[in-house]
Amino acid sequence: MKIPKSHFLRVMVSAACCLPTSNSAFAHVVITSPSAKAGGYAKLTIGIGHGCDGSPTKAITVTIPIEIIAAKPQIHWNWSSTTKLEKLERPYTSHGTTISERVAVVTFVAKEPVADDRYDELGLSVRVAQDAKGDLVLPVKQECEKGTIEWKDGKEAKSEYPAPKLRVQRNRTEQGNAHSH
Ligand SMILES: [Cu+2]
Repeated sequence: MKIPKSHFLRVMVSAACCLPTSNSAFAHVVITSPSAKAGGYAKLTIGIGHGCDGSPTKAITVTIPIEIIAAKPQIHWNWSSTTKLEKLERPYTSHGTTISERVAVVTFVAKEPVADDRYDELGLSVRVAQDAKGDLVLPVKQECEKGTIEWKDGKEAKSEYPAPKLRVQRNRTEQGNAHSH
């Protein structure tokens, strides 16, 4: 038995603690980070639990919902990232600068495709709008060497591939002084 016991236990504990609704949560493409506060910043982690029917993953495209007013992909040694910007309906000020665009789409491309029997995580630093609430839906397109999976919700979506979601909690301090920069 060469598997370190403590690591195995930690995985079991976090699964039991935070994702009680689905025992297949780690076998999907999901957001594994905790919820975010409205009006706050959060680090969002996208876990890639498997490839496309056994085929290695070569690209992940995340559509960022409008309630996320800023997003920065985290640097990862095995992935390069590109972003697509869009105009904000309501520009805001950050560090004295007017922000009028937001990242609407992030594409991560793997330098070495991720095998189906390996797990990986991609990070995003995000800022959530003050009036955001409920579950934010982040549809993901997973492209593999063979095949593609669309992780999305809606009528024509396949229920076995639900879109990753980020739960937003109300900011208790409300409008403002909590994190006004
Ligand atoms: Cu799955």
